[in-house]
Amino acid sequence: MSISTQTPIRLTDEQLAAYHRDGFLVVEDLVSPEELDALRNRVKEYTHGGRPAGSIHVQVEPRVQRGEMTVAHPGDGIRKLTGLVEGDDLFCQLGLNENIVGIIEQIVGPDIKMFRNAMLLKPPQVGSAKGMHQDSPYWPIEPMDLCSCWFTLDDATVENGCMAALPGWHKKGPLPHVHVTDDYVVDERYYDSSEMVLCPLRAGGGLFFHSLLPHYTAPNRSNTWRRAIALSYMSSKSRHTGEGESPVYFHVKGKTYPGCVR
Ligand SMILES: O=C(O)CCC(=O)C(=O)O
Repeated sequence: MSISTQTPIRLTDEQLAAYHRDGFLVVEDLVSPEELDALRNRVKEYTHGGRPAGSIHVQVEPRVQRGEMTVAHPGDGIRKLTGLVEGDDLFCQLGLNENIVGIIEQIVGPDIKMFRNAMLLKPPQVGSAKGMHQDSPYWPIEPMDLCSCWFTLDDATVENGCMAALPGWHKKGPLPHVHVTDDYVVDERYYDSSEMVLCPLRAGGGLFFHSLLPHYTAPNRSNTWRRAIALSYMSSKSRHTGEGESPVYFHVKGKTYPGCVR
């Protein structure tokens, strides 16, 4: 893989202000075309090439799992891969990518841990919707001020399930969520879908978004893949609010603090 000699990407003051105002921001060309190709090939090795997943957790599309839908290849029925950053060298490099981490540092500060990473795959005609939700209400981390880089391996379009979000709604705090089939979603009475904006994104770019931003992705009704990995970062000064001691989170950079996430 080529080592980039280009100046690292950083947010301008205007972009940073837009992130804080809207709760999200698109940044394009985070990796080189060669790096992007290598990442795509690697994912395909896991989904269609028989590469052992090792510690990477594989989740199958619920309708395929229940036998309500059949797919030509088992890889066409995979919905989620969790733990690629910890379990795969190329994705580890992505999680530590200078452009991504530099921007995250501008948002969460210099001491950074990764809370989670999950690739969401929407195979052509198979990928289902991810209902409108906020991330933080389900995460045992305070303050609710994490930032995810939703990095796309394929062009994310309106037809194949790009991200959609409610600008500025991260400032409203946690909203009530309800359980629906295969999903948890914000109770429809608590948001105005007419405020939703679609965020198409070219492959290799990232949508940086706040963990309280309500966001949604549509089903994939196209003939193209939509694969994107959510890399979710937090300040190392965050506190674990779940049961027991804090798990040891993937260390990205900087210091750790007593009494905070490990
Ligand atoms: O990639 C998707 O379709 C949804 C991602 C998402 O909602 C998330 O990472 O919180």
